[in-house]
Amino acid sequence: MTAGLALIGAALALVPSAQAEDGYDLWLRHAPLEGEALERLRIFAPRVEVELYRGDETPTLAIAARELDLGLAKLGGGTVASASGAGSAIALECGSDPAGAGEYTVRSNAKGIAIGGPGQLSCLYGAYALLRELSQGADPRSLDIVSAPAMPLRMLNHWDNPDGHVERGYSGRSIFDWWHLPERLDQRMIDYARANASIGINAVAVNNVNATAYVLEPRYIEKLARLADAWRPYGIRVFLSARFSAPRELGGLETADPLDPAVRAWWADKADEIYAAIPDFGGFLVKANSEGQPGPQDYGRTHAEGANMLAEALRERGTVIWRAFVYSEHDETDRAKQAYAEFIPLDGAFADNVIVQVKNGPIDFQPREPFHPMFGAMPDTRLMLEAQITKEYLGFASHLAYLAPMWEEVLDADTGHGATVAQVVAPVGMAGVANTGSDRNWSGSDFDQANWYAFGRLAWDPSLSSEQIAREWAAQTFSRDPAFVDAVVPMMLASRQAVVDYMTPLGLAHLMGTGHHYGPAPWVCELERPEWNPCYYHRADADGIGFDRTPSGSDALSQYAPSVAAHWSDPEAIDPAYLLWFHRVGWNHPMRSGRSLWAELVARYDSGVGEVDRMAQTWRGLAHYVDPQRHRAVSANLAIQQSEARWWRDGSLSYWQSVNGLELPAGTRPAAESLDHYRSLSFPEAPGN
Ligand code: GCV
Repeated sequence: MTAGLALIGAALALVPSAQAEDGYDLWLRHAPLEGEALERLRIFAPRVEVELYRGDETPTLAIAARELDLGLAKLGGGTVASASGAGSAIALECGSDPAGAGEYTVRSNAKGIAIGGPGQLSCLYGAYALLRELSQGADPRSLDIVSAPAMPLRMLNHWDNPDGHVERGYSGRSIFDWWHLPERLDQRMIDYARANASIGINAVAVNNVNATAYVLEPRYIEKLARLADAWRPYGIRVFLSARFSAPRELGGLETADPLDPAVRAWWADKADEIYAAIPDFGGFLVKANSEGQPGPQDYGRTHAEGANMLAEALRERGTVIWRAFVYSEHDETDRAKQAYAEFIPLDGAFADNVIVQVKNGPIDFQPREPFHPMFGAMPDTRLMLEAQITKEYLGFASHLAYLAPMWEEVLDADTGHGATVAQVVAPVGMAGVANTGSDRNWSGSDFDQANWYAFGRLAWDPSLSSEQIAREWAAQTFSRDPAFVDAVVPMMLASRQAVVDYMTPLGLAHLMGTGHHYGPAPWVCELERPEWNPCYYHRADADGIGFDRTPSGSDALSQYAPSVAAHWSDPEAIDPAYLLWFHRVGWNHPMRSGRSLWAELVARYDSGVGEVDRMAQTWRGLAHYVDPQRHRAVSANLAIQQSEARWWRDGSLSYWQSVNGLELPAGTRPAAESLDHYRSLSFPEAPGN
């Protein structure tokens, strides 16, 4: 059924005046086309009289039409009005099926282009897809796109506190202005929804998983309702991170025991109250019994009992997203094993409207981790993937690290249980810890926008390659000139490995500074909780380095399917990228490269530093393609990254030498400063802590 039809053309009056290139427009710049591409666009004659929605005009269709109007006007650079008047147009031909997941077609035909699909969101997503194609210079006369989301839930998790501080945020303060809501809705909230919708993101948890109870108070529900109303036409549902102990803190109950009838009643009433204000409220995201957060185990109950109690309160109206990121200082076993040990026995015990959200790796968003062993190992539980877009462990916003290759690595991983990670989570979804903030460019750096973009694109279609995503992002964000794209994309693709190499090469992990996680600190060994110490993870001494996770050590390997464990069990045969994650080896361990482990480690650090130097050089050569303001901003960050890559290399190598007593291989640059110097550095003001 076609609920509405809109015919629109590029309207001259909508051509915006030239905007400062400060990054605010993200990938939605729609920079004017030139030459042949512009000529081709002129087939869309200026049908200024917009034939609006015969029948049911909906806010979503109106947004799709407006986006097309504005986007075409910008792409036309104000010149489209000179077209012949032949009247080619874009038709929005979408149905009103509420079950439509946003699947769309974008097809050229004799009259112009038709965007279609079963539901209203099809037209919105189709409109953004069309603009994405045109922005890259595609020929509007030969489009034939058919697309559907691979995953139902494509979600951002904000670690934003209501007071404006963003945990692990490196781009300013929170974008959510709780203080002025509900009366004042910042334009940023609309621009944020546009950006998300343009890449298919359809759910947002607005507050930190280390949650305050008071976001469940009526005054906050009112604020959230205003956001939900604003985002609904963009296809975005709101979720709240809920504090498990809220019945005590807000409700005055003596317990938050999930089996206590008064507690259950409190949550049921709370859910009803929220649904009265927000009929399509998504549900609760919960961090429980993890890093000091309250949870069902405080009352001797399991994660499943806790989650199911909330699920019962939400009923079929919503979903509980229960995080599997748990570990305890009272648990002597390898931290990498603890989530699996706690959750696997609960497979099949979670209610139908519970999702268990699992981080990509078993520790915590490190530059490289093997995939989490829970993927594929809980066939009777709905699992979703949690990735981190904000770069807590990858150099914050000043280091250029394009994360799509990391997510592609985990999504493509074969779990050994008959499915890849992407196949395991596809029926459910993916969540990304957001990197947005009040900085004008949203993400703290221009290139960190690529990670927000890539997350959405991969959640929509995990089969997209990192390269394809980088190409489309770079063309839309900076310049569609092939010479630019061909230079910048390889630099992006190499950037994550560069960070791995200069921070945590060969499977090392969690060597960052205490608390803020900024800079190298492999020497830290004295913190109260063992697993907060970098030395817990690297285990370096005079004999060797690495965490033995084979049967002779923690045996974390046994949590993986045998076919997967077999790839990693032999230190001679393992992919060197995971060597020190799974094995403890001597400094002279022979590597496939022919070098000793020590020489290989040094070579990896140098390779990371060298790659960053190449990135800076590449970027210098691209000044011609990028506006001066953003070119300068990226250059400044690359200069920071060059110096911090050296700091990581020099600080780490100095420490390893203090442990192993080895000389650097001949011809290697010595560290710039003494180990004491590196150890003495402190950064109490580091952001995001
Ligand atoms: C929100 C890591 C981070 C914490 C974060 C936690 C989590 O430990 O350092 O800031 O807390 O992960 O994912 O819950």
